[in-house]
Amino acid sequence: MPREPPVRVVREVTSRGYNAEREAVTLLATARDPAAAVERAVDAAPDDALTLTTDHVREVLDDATPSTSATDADAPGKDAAAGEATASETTTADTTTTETAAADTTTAAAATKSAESEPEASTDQTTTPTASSGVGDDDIRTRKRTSPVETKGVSEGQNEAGRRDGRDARDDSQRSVEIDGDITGESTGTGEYADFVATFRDRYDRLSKKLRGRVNHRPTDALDSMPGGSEAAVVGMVNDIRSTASGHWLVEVEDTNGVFPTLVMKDRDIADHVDELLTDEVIAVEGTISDDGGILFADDLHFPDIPRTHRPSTADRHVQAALVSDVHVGSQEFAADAWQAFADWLHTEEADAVEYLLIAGDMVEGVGVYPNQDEELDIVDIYDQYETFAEHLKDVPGDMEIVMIPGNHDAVRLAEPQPAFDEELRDIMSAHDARFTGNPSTVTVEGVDILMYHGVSIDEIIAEYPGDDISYDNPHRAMEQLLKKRHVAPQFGGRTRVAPEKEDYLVIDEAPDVFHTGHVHKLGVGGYHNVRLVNSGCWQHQTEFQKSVNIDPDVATAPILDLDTLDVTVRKFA
Ligand code: D5M
Ligand code: FE
Ligand code: ZN
Repeated sequence: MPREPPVRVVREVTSRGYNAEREAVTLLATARDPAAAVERAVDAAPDDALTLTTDHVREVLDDATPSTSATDADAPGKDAAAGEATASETTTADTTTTETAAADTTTAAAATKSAESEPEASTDQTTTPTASSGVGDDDIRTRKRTSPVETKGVSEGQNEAGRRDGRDARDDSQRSVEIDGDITGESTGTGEYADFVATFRDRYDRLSKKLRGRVNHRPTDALDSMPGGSEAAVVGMVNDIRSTASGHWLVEVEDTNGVFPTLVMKDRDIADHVDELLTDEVIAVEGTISDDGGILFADDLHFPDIPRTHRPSTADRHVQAALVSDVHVGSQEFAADAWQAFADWLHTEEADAVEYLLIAGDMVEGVGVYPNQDEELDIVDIYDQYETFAEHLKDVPGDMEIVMIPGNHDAVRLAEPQPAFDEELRDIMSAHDARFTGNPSTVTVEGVDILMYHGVSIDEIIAEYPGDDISYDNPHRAMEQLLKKRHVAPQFGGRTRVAPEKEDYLVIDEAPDVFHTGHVHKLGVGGYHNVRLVNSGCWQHQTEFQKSVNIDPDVATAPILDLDTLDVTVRKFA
């Protein structure tokens, strides 16, 4: 059974730089060769057009489109994933506030919190996901490493950048940073329709594996022939979500064999989960086939999720990492004084253990990122912005290990996965011998897997989620949703631009120990199934746009992660 007209794929293709009128999308999706039609429409539309209109599409549809349509093939494999047992967990958390002369500090220490309780909404409070039963390395470390351990020692005099004065010389031999899941140099996508098919297939294959061991699933075409009243389950990508006239939810799921409708009754508990659903995420639905066989009445919904049994790895010694993002150098609103205070603090004895600096994107303000952005630029040339950023980076101690991923303001392709900064930009930012990797990447620091992702999809999660449970005041709650869906940008065709690749680099294959994002300029610290969640604030004061939409940024906050406990201390420099 062929796939439905790939409306969402078409939407995504058009979203490479354009919004699209609804009718334009419909026209494209029903074209004889949607892939070619999309390519031509995007090519033909004027560069300065913001929206792909019906007229743009008609223009290209009137011409003959060469047929290069891709086909979709085989059924999902039969390999079942290991069942993910549930277990009770105890997490510890507390909040104490310490004021110091140099900076305000909020420290997480010990207390008890039930695993199911909501992480604190207040950005001044942090929770500790470390299991109180002890974190045994051997029983939880199952991950295969693809890259060899790199250990980098930095000796005195090796680096021209600033050095620490308030501290003794240190033995750097215990340091290690490994990088996994980096798109840099691996990009194969040409933007063709077939590449999107490959991306979706890979997403489906990998995420469905995580679900298939948990339900007795049937391929969609087998469900078609099951007798009414049978119990059945299906694992698929959410194709469509709509409410019926009577207020129930029709959730259409798609696997490699076809599409099947499931119905979630409004009065069931699981109806709450429908609010969390996004199109294109992979879920399992368990239920009962209707009498006429055409629909699955849902009894249960499952997400790939992080197993509750997940136990994070921790470092073998007391060492810390500063998790920051959104520096926005080049903006008139860049908080230069606060950054300087942060850099100065890193030189003090108090920051002795802070050996790593992770920056989750938006080093600079960029050029032409948002409408009217130029009116708020302090530095108009993008390379000058990176030069100035590099100067500010030199103010942090030269013996720190620095890892950077790009964000949506940076000078790399906008579509995710974003490759690391190119050679020219690396040269500019070379002072600390920093590591540059793609967005997203898993950065393993002394055994702690830190998933770094800039965070554009957080806007989308917040926008799509009804109610105030998930908002800009608690970005870590949005991060929970990404972990639950095991994908950093589940929905195609929205705000998050996604590039097609042979593999879906945005799938969260292995449960991380720490999830580090930025982008929304709000501080958020939480814990989810023992994964530490950190959304850094920013180093940019409120912009005119942010004022107009009431975004009140958390400026000059530096969450400091203890790599041996995964506790977080938030330092404020403004
Ligand atoms: O975005 C910082 C935050 O502000 C993020 O939540 C998006 C939002 N933002 C900022 N400017 C705009 C405009 N012009 N349109 C829509 N959303 C916006 P960052 O990308 O890090 O500056
Ligand atoms: Fe930003
Ligand atoms: Zn951003």
